Amino acid sequence: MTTSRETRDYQAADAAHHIHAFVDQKALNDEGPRVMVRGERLHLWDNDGRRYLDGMSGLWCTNLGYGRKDLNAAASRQLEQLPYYNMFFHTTHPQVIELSELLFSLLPGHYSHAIYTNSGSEANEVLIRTVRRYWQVLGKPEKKIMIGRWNGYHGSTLAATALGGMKFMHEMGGMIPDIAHIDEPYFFAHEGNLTPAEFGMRAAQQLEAKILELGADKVAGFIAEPFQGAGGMIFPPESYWPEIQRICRKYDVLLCADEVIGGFGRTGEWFAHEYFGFEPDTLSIAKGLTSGYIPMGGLILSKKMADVLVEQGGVFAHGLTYSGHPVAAAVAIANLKALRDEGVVTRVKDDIGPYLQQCLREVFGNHPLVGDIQGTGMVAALQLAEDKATRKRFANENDMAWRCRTIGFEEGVIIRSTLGRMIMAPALIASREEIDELVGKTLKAVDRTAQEYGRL
Ligand code: PXG
Repeated sequence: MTTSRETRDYQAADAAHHIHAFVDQKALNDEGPRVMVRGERLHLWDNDGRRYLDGMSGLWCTNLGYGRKDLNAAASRQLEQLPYYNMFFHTTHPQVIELSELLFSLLPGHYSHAIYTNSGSEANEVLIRTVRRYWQVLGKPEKKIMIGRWNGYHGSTLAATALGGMKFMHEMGGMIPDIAHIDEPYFFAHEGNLTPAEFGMRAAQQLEAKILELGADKVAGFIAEPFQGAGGMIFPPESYWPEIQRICRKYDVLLCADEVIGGFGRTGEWFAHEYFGFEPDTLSIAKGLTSGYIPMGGLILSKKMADVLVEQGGVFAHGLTYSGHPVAAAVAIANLKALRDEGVVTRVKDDIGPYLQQCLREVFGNHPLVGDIQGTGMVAALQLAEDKATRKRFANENDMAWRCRTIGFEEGVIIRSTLGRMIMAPALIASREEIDELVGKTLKAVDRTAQEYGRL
């Protein structure tokens, strides 16, 4: 499908009026962005009729793929019936109630309440205030420091940026007080001789050291992605999460999992913390909650926390105009029902997830440009490396990975690059043929990159 307007015409109007995300806008204006006009399952078409296999579910969010008529119908029905009402005037509506019932039927039993937002960044903004409020209500207002991780990503608003560990983001717009960071558990970057298990323990124990340095009576919570997404799809060693959980429990620090990317089936479990086997006190959610069809996020609270806030907390002065928006809630309900009733999450665990992982290991296991393959279910990363055995990374790995991603677009596949890692997170409904296309086109991109850099 193409539209009636020329791509050049769209690009000129876009350049005139629009600041894009995470990009040198002047350079983008010169180059001209691709204009995407249609999606179906895992495929996208641009305004010139070029087709792309989307290996990233948009931005880790279109878990059900593009073109779902049931999600569309749920939105239109709700737009006709009640397009908006709020949660401020002692009111509610059936869609937000039914969404909560459904959500908590899918979550482990120790979670009980949700605060809805429009995005993952907002979920993490709300997290900071909720966690601090929880300790205030318990008579410990000095417990307010949040610990995050370097290279973690929790969103792009001020406090979410501060929680995250992207230093170049901190430098743009500043930090907020009472935030600290520890290192990420990135084993491939470890230059010593520790085993993965030892490294995982060592990385987790940085949390204990940081809590002791700051004082346990000052630390409110620790936030982390179960596996790091935007920071390079980094999986921690198995020893990491149990040790983090032990430390949080020991010092009475809330354990906050950012499930914005890991949630809603990506790993083959409903939530990534279930895959890694730990029990957070809060979950930040967004993206896959609506498969990206409409903005919605939220903060899930354990019953322990909700009991304190509800029974003893009095007024919590927090709320967004669009919290629990009825159209977003209606889409979320349709999305969650489809993920559940069509067996999508189960299939990620038992069939299509293992298929993707096996294909990647067969195709890239001995590739001269690839040093490591990480992932499970429908998320994976290829670590580019000069020497696999010694984990030697290329000095120019960022440029190589970016080039590989650009070649990917030319080959008709969308994969992402970060820190010398090629990342993929395709829609959970992918067929075997679509996975074959993803892996095949990714191989072409990696091969061409290897040739350009003299490695093949
Ligand atoms: N937490 C995590 C773990 C995320 O990945 C957010 C919070 C923020 O969500 P919103 O809805 O406010 O964007 C995210 C967002 C990338 C990329 O390139 C990842 C995200 C956003 C944009 C780009 O990997 N994740």
